[in-house]
Amino acid sequence: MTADSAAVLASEARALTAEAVSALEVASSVAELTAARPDLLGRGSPLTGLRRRLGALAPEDRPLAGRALSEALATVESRYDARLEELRAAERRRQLEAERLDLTELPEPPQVGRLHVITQTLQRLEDVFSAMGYTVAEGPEIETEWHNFGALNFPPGHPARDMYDTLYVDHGPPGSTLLRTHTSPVQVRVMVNQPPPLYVVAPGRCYRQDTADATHMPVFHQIEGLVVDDGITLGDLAGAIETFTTAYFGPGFTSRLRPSYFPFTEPSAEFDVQRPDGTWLELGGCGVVHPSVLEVCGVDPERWSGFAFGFGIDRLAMLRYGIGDLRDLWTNDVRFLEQF
Ligand code: FA5
Repeated sequence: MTADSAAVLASEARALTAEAVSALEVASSVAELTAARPDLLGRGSPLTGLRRRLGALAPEDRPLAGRALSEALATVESRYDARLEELRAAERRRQLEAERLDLTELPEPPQVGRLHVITQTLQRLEDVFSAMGYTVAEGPEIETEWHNFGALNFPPGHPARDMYDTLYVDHGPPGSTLLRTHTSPVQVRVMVNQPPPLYVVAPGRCYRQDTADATHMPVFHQIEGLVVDDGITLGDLAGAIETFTTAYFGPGFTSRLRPSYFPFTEPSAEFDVQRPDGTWLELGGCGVVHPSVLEVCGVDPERWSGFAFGFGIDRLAMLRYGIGDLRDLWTNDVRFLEQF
């Protein structure tokens, strides 16, 4: 039998190296490559198996064949390491790509709410009147009959009480407690508590058993105004209303006063504003504070005089923003409300 020669072993080692190298190149992932390592370089691999045949060579051939085998193993080993590094780098790149954050496409900003158009109107009214020198007062929505009617010159059974379809509260003697029908009771509270001169506005919610329609709601808002000072006349009232109309509505709107009746003012007037389309809307009542109201509230009518007004805030908002129907303000439809 022919013994192996160094040349045969070396040529087999070259062939096995070439096979191992192409197997490494085919591996397409780190896992696949490392799984192939025992077959390529392990103790049982064909290349390592050649070592066992070295002993059968003629002693003078062994060093040459041994070197050829070592070089073959070193080649496969270094190609293995290079391929491993290559595959690791590719996997890192893929991972980075997958985790990349695209900062040029930020998500939609979250929807933020806004103040209701009535709240905006209320704040704007407070701004306009603050600029005219008024301070802001508040009163309770659940009122006594005396503050809402009695002190304002509506004695019990007075026909003017029928102007307001009042909601009574089941508290105390029947008819003694109610949901305020207007903001005028705040006039009483201010005069009882503070000495003149007074320049005050009082915005707030009012309640009447009115049927809801385009210009009426059972719950609505008014802003009351009260001025008590030396020698105040109807002329001062007209001037204040004119200043307010211009400051609040701007150009394109005009106003008028019509004679009217309220038990707590004399003379009394109704305040209307004309829209740019020419139609008129009643905004509120006003007048010179009745001397008996001053007296009941502890203000000397010989020494002081005053005027008062009460406007519907919901109707002010209708006019200013061109809202056709008050009921839309209560529907909570975001598409409607976000216009303002
Ligand atoms: C009063 O309430 C008097 N207190 C106003 C006043 C104050 C007169 C000071 C003199 C001196 P009247 O009932 O007219 O008046 O109501 C005033 C305004 O409130 C109305 O012009 C309207 O703009 C608004 N208003 C009244 N009822 C409703 C309702 N149901 N829905 C919406 N707005 C209303």
